[in-house]
Amino acid sequence: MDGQFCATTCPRARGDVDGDGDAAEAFDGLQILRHVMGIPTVYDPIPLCVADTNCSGDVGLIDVVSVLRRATHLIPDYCVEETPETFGKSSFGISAQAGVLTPGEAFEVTLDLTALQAGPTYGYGFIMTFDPEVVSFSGAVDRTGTLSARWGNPTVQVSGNTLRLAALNPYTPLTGTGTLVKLVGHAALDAVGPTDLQFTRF
Ligand SMILES: [Ca+2]
Ligand SMILES: [Ca+2]
Repeated sequence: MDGQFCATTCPRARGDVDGDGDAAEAFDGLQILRHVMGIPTVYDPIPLCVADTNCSGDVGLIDVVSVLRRATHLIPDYCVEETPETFGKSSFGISAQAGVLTPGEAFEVTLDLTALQAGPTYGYGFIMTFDPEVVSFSGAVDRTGTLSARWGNPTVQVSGNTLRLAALNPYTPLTGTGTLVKLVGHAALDAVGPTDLQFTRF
């Protein structure tokens, strides 16, 4: 190795988003979580070589999980083989217990995990879009009796017609399938018709 082929350099060590020399801090992971949620950070743009802590080539919730797991000494380094490459490939089913609502009436959107990925699942996230003239979401969730009942509340960001949700637990992977979480929504006071709920994974 003579070093002559070193074509690219990363401005900071992998995982060290704030560049303070410590690459195993929950704070760094939370900056990646903000990035995934579309929330600006003072460290933007966060380089891929810093944020991609599982060496998958993109940035997702598993990268947040990697930093949190390293910060709590559950893994010794980044890009270890325990990190599932297939993170986020689980299958979801979604049902809205709604039907015809009276103005202002509350309803729940139930997210069911229908198939687990091959590796451990330490988190999940999605983007849901809706018609804000028909329904509203405050970001409130109901975890009672769900698979994530023992996790903390998810991070939810509602802006305009978009709701982003990320749920993480670096200690306890999900086991089994069933209801993940229920989103609490309300019909608009002057609701005018049906709305589609569109889901995108991230
Ligand atoms: Ca740091
Ligand atoms: Ca990654």
